[in-house]
Amino acid sequence: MSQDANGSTTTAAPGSDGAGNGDALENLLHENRKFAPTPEFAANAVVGAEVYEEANADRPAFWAKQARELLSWDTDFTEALDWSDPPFAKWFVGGQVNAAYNALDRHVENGLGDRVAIHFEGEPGDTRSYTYAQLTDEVKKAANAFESLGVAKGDRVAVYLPMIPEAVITMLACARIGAVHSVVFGGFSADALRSRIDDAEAKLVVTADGTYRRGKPSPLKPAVDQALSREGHSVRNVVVVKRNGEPVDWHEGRDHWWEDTVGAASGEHTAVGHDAEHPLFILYTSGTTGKPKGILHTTGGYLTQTAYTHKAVFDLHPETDVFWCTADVGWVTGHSYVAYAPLVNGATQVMYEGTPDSPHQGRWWEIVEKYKVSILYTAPTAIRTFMKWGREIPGKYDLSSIRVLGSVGEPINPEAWMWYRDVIGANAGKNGEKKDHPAPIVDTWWQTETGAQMIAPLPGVTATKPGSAQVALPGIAIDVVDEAGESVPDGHGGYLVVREPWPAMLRGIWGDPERFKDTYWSRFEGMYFAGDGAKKDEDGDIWLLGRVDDVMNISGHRLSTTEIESALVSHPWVAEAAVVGASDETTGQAVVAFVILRGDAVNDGDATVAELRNHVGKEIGPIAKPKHILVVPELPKTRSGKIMRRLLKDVAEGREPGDATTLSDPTIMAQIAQSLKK
Ligand code: 6R9
Repeated sequence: MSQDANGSTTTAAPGSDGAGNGDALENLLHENRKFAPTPEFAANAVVGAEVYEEANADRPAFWAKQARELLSWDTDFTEALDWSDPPFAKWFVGGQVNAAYNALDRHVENGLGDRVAIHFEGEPGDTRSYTYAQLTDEVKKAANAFESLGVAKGDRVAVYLPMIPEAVITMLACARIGAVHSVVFGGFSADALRSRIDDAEAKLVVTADGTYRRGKPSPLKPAVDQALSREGHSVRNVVVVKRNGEPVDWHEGRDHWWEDTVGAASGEHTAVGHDAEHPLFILYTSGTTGKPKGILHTTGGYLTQTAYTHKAVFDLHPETDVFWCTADVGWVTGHSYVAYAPLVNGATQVMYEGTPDSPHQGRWWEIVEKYKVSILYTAPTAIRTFMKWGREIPGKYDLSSIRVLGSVGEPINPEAWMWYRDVIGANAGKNGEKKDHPAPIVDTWWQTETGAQMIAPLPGVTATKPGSAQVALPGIAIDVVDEAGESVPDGHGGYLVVREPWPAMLRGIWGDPERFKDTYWSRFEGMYFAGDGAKKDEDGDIWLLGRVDDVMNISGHRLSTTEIESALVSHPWVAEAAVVGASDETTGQAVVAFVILRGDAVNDGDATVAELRNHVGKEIGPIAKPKHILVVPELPKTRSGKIMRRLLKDVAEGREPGDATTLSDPTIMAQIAQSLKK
């Protein structure tokens, strides 16, 4: 396993020294700076060190206690965990609970109706704040409106919305009636949207005319129209939020403006409890094959672990904190730590629609200053971008309100970690004052599949270490194992696994139980295989080393090499394609594609490359567009026909290709090098 100085990783098997740059990793693992919590922070922290012991004593009992403390149940559960049919877990058996009631109504009933739930900041500068009472009202109306459009418990609803409050309102309205939402990231194409609509057989689509991107209107509704232009789909109605006011095509009978349906609906709606194992949502994520997996989450366990981790890992004090998770609701982080946990915990949060550089590169810091954000949760790729823009920019703002910083999505390199701490966490005002005790950083490892955070320091307990996610959360059984599934000793690397079921675990892949077993439970007997390489350092702390499969991590977003290869070969000019994730200073990894053109295709250089990039954008979405496309005469293959991506990665990262002796034709690397010189 190799890792460059930026913390971005290769996909070579752990233990092997794939690309030959293991030195940086060795340096990383000798990182010995540690930052212990201050006594003040520890004294005021919502959880202390005793939670580990308590959870170890009886894991299901620990989670049962959290479930009862953090949620209001309509019917109490009779059993914490039913693991009689692994890998299919049932948590909080017999319990009935309503997610929307827990996120909304109960806070109003408890006298918190006037607390702000969401401060929304639109990209053009428009703002809206919703109190818990107002948000409850909106969700009740949306629930009534969706029901009047024929949506009932168990039906699927596709959500294709920008980062606006209506996204959260829609998700909670679905949860309220027991409909299953499937949020499709607004950056995905019409084709990607259609395949997700088809897979889940969604009845309703909720979308917007569009959003704003870098000061310009950016459309969404046309992609929905295009997705539904081909017959044979399950969608009966489309609800459209008016956001940017751009003209849209209209399908009478099918399309309804949000303001006419939700706006006109009654604000009376009683939430009833749903079974703890009732499906809450499906979220598609890239796997190692071309077809995205519909990851299924259910209600009781998911809510318990998202709420618990949000409280414990961010040291949440809901009466005073202002939480801001910068993730889009199209990703799991935006589900767990925007739509659900902050609201279930009764917190006040910020939601921002746009890009960090619109209209200027200080936009995020302006927002932190304006709302006095105290907990900021973002991704290493964003931190590295801010590093590139320079510390002077955040230095112009008063960020002294920040007291906890979170990181998620990919390994955070120690350099970025230290910058985050020093420039954001230590900022004590716009005149360059520094705090004596910078805000603690919590690096949180988890996945769409795990539903909630799994490995992270606790800010009032753990002495944090730059670059390491460190320790399993209480009640979570993480291990690093070798090829044979044996636990590795400290100081060694291997594969990251989860040894015991956890409340927010995925309950399956929508419509494909076999793929669920094959993908996660067949590699190691009785363990969940996460697909990540990891290492335990001498203290037993865990360092995440990136994917060990063909999944890339671009700016914290998962993309599969196979999916992009399929998109490329669907273009009439392309005969064959191989895609690798090459280390990139800002985005962690960047997509680099090698293509062989068909005999009748003309290679027009840049024009050909531009056409192919746009084609991938159209098939999957702009985030999947390769950064570089290299036209080559051949691809390196083993005698059994497997593409040797390791060698292509060497080329993409500008190294001499490694051992090529197992190639069916050992001269191919030379041919590729020759063709790239031209
Ligand atoms: C939450 C989320 C999951 C993959 C995961 C891993 C990588 C996430 C990380 C991290 C190192 C962290 N990942 N958090 N790697 N340190 N703190 O990102 O979910 O989009 O499903 O991606 O992201 O490789 O397997 P998802």
